Amino acid sequence: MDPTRRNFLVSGAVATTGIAVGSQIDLPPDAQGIWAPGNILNYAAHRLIGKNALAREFTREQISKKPFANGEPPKKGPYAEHQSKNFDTWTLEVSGLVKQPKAFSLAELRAKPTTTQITHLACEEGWSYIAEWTGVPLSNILNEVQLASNAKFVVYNSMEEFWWDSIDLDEALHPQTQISHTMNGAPLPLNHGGPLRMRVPRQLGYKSVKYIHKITVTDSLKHVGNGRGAAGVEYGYAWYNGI
Ligand SMILES: Nc1nc2c(c(=O)[nH]1)N[C@H]1C(S)=C(S)[C@@H](COP(=O)(O)O)O[C@H]1N2
Ligand SMILES: [Mo]
Repeated sequence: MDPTRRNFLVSGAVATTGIAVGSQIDLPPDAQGIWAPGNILNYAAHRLIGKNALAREFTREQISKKPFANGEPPKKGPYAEHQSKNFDTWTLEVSGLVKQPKAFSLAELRAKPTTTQITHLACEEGWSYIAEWTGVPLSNILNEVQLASNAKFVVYNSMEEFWWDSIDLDEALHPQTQISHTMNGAPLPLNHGGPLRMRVPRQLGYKSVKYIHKITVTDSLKHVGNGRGAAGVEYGYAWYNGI
């Protein structure tokens, strides 16, 4: 049997944490190498006890005065070309295991009903900030394009080619997982990922990919990119990192 598709029987491995015996979850895509036990346990624990948990939300007064932007938007290539055209032709293409694939324009996305959340973005490097994010819940988009019955993961790509990531359907359909186009009441600043970024507030900052333009629904991450679910796995980040 293909080991990356094998269900992980949690009963033995997680018994010490008191989690229900006999539950089954899938292995995370980075369940290989020396970090595998930690990656598997963290993912299993969150999926079995915290599946529907909400990320903490804050008050307006708690919004950071100077949010830290981790890097600048690309100065050349396709991103810079879109920037020079005011992002008029930017689209978010949604395809893969969906019944109605579609490319959404920015105008279309901005016209959709929004949710707003004041949440914490924490970088694995130690710094963090609180901001108000407004955008379209990813679940709304996925409902519109209609997931196929074998859909399991949602992969999302940045216009910055070296950055992409993926989440399971629990995370993708979670009410706080958002395609953000607005931050603190203004169009999402470019250094924070404008015109569009993924916001995954239940996980560390690196899952909140900036400059997103492509979403692909799949049943397996094995043949996507490096086969480990995220560019970040190459930089040493766990595929799943719930907080
Ligand atoms: N395209 C892209 N997305 C990205 C990154 C990046 O370098 N490029 N950095 C990630 C990391 S490590 C963090 S902590 C957050 C930082 O978000 P911020 O720039 O709004 O602070 O974005 C994430 N998304
Ligand atoms: Mo980060």
